[in-house]
Amino acid sequence: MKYQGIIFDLDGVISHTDQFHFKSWKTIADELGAPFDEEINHQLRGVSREESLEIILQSYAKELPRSKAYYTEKKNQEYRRLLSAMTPEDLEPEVKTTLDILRQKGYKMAVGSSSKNARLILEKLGLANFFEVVVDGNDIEQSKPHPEVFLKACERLGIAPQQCLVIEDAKAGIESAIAANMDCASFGDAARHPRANYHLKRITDLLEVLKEKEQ
Ligand code: B16
Ligand code: MG
Repeated sequence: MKYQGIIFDLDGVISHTDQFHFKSWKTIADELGAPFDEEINHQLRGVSREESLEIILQSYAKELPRSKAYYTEKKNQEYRRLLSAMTPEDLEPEVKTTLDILRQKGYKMAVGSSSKNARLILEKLGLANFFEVVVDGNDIEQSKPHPEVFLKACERLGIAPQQCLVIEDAKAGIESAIAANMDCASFGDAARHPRANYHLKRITDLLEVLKEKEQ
């Protein structure tokens, strides 16, 4: 088997929390009167909360009325308010099926996320104890596209980077996997990314990719 371990991004791959990020950053941008649309939101995928604010402020020419910490904290409060309504019903059946099949096949599985809310989201989705390893925004010094998150995950899985496959929906995440010397399958927003090794239209396509590599 070429791959022993699969490292999943969380936001945009396992969960649809990307919509919640968009809504909560929109609240902040509206308060500031800063421009914010899907195009800007696209650039926030996979990067930390603080770096997300910096990206939003690139098109904001005025002086900030309050501290940056005030806006990141307020965004997080709104985001967590939206997360609180999540239940295991919000886990897409295709994602659940794919995870269950991979576990049956004996793959080691991890989550590699920039989010400091990753454990809360996994709990909400009924996946608190599913993954062998969870590395999230609390465990890393440098967010994607730095390779730290994926290198830590593979180290904790006890396998080499070349034996890992990363599943990502963000440009920053794909760059992170490449910098970690890992193969990468792109999905969702970044599905057509030219530097990904595989392109997944649906998450279940991952099973086909791996079947070929199991020979
Ligand atoms: P938080 P991922 C990332 O999660 C999100 O894609 C990104 O939009 C967010 O800014 C980042 O987590 C930090 O999230 O504010 O909850 O700590 O895609 O790496 O799973
Ligand atoms: Mg993501």
